[in-house]
Amino acid sequence: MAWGPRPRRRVGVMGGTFDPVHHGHLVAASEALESFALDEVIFVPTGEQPFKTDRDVTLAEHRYLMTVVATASNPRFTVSRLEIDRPGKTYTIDTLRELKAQMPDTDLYFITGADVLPQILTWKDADELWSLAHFIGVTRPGHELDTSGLPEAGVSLLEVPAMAISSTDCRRRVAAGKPVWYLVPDGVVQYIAKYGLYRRGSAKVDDFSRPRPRMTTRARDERSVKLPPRAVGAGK
Ligand code: DND
Repeated sequence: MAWGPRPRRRVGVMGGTFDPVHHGHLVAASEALESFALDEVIFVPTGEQPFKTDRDVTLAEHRYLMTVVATASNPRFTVSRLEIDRPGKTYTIDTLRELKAQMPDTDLYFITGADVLPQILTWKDADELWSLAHFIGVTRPGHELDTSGLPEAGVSLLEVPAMAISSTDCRRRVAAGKPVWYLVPDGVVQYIAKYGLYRRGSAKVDDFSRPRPRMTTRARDERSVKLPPRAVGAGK
């Protein structure tokens, strides 16, 4: 039997603010995994984002944990603390350099949506990004896939099932008291409720160790169904 060189691993990197992570992110990662025969996709929640200065971004630890919850059921999805544990601003170039140093025999594929693709040219050390990873630009409803100025060999385009979901819309819906069921994974819905994220007046949640008190099922039933006193007290 001939012993050839071990095939290089192919690892996807899905960088994002994930505030919150939603099914659009998960479908993009899953489609890239399948189409590019990737061994795994590492989700990398951002630390301090250089371009998101217009609003308070939710604590990194919350965004990280929501991403862990959202990806837990897929054995080929993992979540990295690389950016949230790195002090200072988050730059993709630093992350790719670090991942390359940790996994020298791996080809990296950075997955990004159509909206982000044209911005890559403005990223820190943009010229060097292409030597560290191949970029996969996925389609996103409402955004043109524009590759002008990007090196042809460095970027592939991928049509993915249209998911007209955005984190901005999810945050607005929660703030307005609307549901986000089926836009984000069930566990993320519950996480958002548990810690009271995105509600008006709680844009910057500063203590993730203390969930906000929840109404118990019984209290909710008593309020909405008006059970007779005996029935309320009955049961286990
Ligand atoms: P976003 O804040 O856009 O993440 O950040 C994307 C990445 O850009 C992060 O890794 C940042 O570190 C990096 N970045 C930004 C700015 C400067 C630099 C780097 C630098 O190095 O100088 P979101 O959570 O909003 O979205 C995550 C990804 O998912 C994005 O690529 C977005 O386009 C994509 N996406 C969708 N794709 C398909 N269908 C949908 C999507 N919603 C989001 N519905």
